[in-house]
Amino acid sequence: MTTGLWIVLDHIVALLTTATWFTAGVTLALRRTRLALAGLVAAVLVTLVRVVTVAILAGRGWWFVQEKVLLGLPMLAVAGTGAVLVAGPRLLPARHGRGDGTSAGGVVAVLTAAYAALAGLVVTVLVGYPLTAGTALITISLVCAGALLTARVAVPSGRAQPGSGGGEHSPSSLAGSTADAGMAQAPEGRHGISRRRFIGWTGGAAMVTAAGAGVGLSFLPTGSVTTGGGAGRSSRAGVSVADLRGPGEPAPGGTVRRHVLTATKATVRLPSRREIDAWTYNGKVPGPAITATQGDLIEVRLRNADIEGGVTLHWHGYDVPCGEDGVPGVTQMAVRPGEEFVHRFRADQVGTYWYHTHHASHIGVRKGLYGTLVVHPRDGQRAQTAAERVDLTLPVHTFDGTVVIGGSDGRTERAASPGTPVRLRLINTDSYPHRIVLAGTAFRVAAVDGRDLNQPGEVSDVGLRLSAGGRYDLVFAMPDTPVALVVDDDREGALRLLPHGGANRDARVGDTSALPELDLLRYGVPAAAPFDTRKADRHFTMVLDRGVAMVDGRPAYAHTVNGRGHPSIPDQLVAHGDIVRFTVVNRSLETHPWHLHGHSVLILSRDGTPSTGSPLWMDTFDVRPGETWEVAFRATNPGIWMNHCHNLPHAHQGMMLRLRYDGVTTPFGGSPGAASGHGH
Ligand SMILES: [Cu+2]
Repeated sequence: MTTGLWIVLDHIVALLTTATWFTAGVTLALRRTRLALAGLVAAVLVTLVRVVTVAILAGRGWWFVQEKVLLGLPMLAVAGTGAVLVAGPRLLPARHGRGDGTSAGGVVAVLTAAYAALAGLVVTVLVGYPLTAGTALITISLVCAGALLTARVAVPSGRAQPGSGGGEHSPSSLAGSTADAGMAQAPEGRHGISRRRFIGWTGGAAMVTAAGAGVGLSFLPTGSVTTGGGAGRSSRAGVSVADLRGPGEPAPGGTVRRHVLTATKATVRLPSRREIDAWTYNGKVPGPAITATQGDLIEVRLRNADIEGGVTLHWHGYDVPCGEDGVPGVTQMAVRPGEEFVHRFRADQVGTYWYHTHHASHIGVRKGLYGTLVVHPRDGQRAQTAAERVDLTLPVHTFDGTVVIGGSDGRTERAASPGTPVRLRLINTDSYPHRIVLAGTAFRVAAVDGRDLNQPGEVSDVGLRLSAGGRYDLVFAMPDTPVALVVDDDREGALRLLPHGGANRDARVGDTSALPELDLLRYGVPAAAPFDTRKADRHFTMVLDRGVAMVDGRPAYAHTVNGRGHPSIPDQLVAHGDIVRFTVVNRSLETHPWHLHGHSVLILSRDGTPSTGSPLWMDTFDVRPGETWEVAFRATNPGIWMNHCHNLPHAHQGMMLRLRYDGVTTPFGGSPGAASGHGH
């Protein structure tokens, strides 16, 4: 069973634990002794099951259980044991009709266990990883406060409960279950009342103090930088990202590819003929396709006509100099209406990439501010003319719930002569993964995220999972029968390649939903890595979760990294030349496509299982619920780089931080949120 499923199961068991303890407490209060006894037994059993689920999760990684092991379970163990010891001895004889089985003390003790179970669950859901002393203090205080308040309600003003009768329902037994076991022997009457009041007041005061201390601890400032085990900031003179710009000339033999991209609102007609209000580059969605040959200089003049909040151009997966990276507030200011920004960079990397706005990108990209970037190799591999091959760049984008493959031009059928080499360049421009099936032919995954794989084998009848922001280049020779590119198992909406003069144009595509998923960590042939992957000069762990955290200065139910939201997540400091390792752990129930700007990372392992296929270099890798990924890269592109979830709403809700090279500074505010509202 996957760790993700164990996380879900553990949540369910935690919920059941809470429910059974509350059931036991409430039935006890209602004097339904048989039910209460059954409830108590069930609560204990479910709690033991919880111990098992937590133990199994602990085996998957400390990150998954830290708050449960350090706080949730110990709290529940103490309260639950107390509840059994206080309520059990009266409930057992009541089963045979001896006594009514209930005591105020028992009710308070069992309900306190219920509060402890609930508190543990709430800490997991609202706080997650890592547990802090502040959170622990606040939580324990709240559970104790709940116990005290329950005691007040259960036995008002120190009198025995009406109708309870007998010494076993005296205030003393109640007190015995709360703060001070010695109270069980407290004499009744005025002295007992005042002493209990005294304990109530002092207990209350202690709790308020502890809770206050907890809140105070939560607001302690934390470091703004983590070093991953490497050296801290040096005092050497800084270079500004504003000076980390691309060259002005192409490589020898290259040309300059000039484009003007004007960001503007436009009405765009989808293939379904539906019209949508889009945000576009040059009135089209996707924006102009930018292509180049290796060594060319790409020069793009971005203008903003009427996107009020501002726009930028970020070159996704392309390791441009940092000043060209298009992150508002970090590498430049957002481009406001009437303004412009000129990007220049050398097309040194071959492959399939894309560009998009990085300003309020969770809105802008969804509405259409994106386009494709394809760089062809300069060498002789392009001997075939365009007429002799089919090379399709196919961004997959969802507009108002409709998935569009390859842009809005509406062509869902293309022709190809049998035998023609075909390359399909798939780009996921959405915030969620897509499932890709190529039906009707065997094929190879030639490249992932623009980087060629080593000896990719031929596959067929497999599903490919394409992460948000990710790219696959699929290659095959056109057969003499139709080929269908099916996205998310929607056979109706498939893109079809039809053989010139071929028969059976309408060949049916079978059900694709049951096809197994190709595991890229076991695809292709291994090759040497360009650096020693066993070594790391710096190692950063990012635990992804949900929780209450500050995001852009406001409290939110955020998507967090190590319990914090942007921009309060410490910067990761690296030095030029470092081998850097990331451990990315997903504790949450959602997939997080992790994306580092300015570098591609080499995938080392997933859930502790090393990658055994081709070296797999990615700029965006899907970390699914419960997964742990180890990746590494060499820090050779100085700058301040965003390191974030490419589910763009997640990034907007906090899941974003910076990787900062020692000595690099920014004059633009230092945070995408700081420059101009929500900058990401
Ligand atoms: Cu995410």
